[in-house]
Amino acid sequence: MPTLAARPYAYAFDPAHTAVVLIDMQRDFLEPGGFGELLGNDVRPLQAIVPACQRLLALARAQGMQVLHTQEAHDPLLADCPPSKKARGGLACGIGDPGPLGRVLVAGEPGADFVPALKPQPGDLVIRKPGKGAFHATGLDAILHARGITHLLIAGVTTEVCVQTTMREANDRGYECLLVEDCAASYFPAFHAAVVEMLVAQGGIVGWAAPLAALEAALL
Ligand code: C5J
Repeated sequence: MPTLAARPYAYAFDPAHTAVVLIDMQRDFLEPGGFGELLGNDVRPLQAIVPACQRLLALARAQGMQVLHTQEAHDPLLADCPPSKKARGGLACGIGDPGPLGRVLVAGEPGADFVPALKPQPGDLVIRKPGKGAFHATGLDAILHARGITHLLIAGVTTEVCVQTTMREANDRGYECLLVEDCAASYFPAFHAAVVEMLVAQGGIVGWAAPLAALEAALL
């Protein structure tokens, strides 16, 4: 069984029972004019991980691991968007409003789509989610169980919001989770670093973390 050097200790996984979960690599978070920038953020730290994520997906597909993309987006009527989420931040152009990338965070709009370099490929799974965690109000747990997935390699954006929430939800459900730390990013690099420490503290209370190179070393 492949074993990689990780924190807080070595992580062993069977690629046949492992999924790479790439969180919310969407134009709304990574591109100017999207939801992330409308919130006042500099999107460049998120754009910087795209090449590493491409390597991660290529490795996963070559090793026969399931690739799963999540997409934070709401239905056009916003029936799945709690009023509290829409109101948060008091944005002049917020969720559901017409913006530079179409209606903000609405499924089917240009901004909700994945960045061109990381579009889902045949065989990948896509989970649309209305919340920050990928298990909330989705069929993700059932989908993973049906495929015999026990281990998750987690990446994407943003580390302290959707990535961290999803990893905590997954850990509580019994999945063995590893954050591929240089394939995840935050608008606030200090938050990214802090989250990595939180996840692996106390003997890996939420799971493991390792750089992509450690995964490549274990598999190639
Ligand atoms: C946020 C996310 N930050 N994907 N979403 O609103 O982390």
